[in-house]
Amino acid sequence: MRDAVRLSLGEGSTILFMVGDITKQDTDAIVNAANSSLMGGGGVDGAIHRAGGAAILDACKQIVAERGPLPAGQAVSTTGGKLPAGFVIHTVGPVWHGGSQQEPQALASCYRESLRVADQLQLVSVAFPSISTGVYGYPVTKAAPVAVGTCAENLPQCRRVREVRFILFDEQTFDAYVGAAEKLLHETGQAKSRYSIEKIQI
Ligand code: AR6
Repeated sequence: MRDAVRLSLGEGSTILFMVGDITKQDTDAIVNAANSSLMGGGGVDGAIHRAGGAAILDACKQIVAERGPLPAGQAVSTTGGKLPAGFVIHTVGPVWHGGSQQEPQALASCYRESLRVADQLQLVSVAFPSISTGVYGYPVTKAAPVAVGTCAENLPQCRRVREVRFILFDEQTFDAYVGAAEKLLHETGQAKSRYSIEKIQI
């Protein structure tokens, strides 16, 4: 059993926050914080390719051969290979340059586009890592409200996707995301009275 936090958005849409390893998740898809080459790398990208096996890289090569490198903010899907999740949705987060180069817009686009791809695949549950807050240097306290706010806005509009899980690698990242969820709940107040947040064991 693990401590987790659940943000309910009403009408069956939920966002779950927990510390963990995304490669172990049994959601319908997991999202990869990739780079534009889609050829793998370090961090969560390296972990996903290692755990999922060569089928993921083969599919990435085919995508790049067809459409070229993937720009920041866009998302594509491949098989999940040997992962418990059936699909990997690869998205490219922005590199942090201080915040004046449209980084929040690009980061929001990663979450929006990944949800759109998942919905097109008719998936119900999707796990996200904390995109851009590792190698790409996006401060986690700035990234968390963008990530949570974008998912809270777009998840209820999905036709099929009902559950987003944020799988955060360490306690500090988890705290930043839960803090962003609590702030969102507080700020939306009356307007979104159907929102609620609770601690659960999973
Ligand atoms: N499960 C969940 N989260 C993880 C895992 C895991 N197994 N491993 C790391 N994290 P990063 P970025 C967390 O650097 O900043 C790669 O080389 C990590 O602690 O993986 O978007 C790509 O190829 C951090 O909180 O992604 C790109 O070149 C978060 O995942 C570049 O890094 C994101 O850290 C992308 O950088």
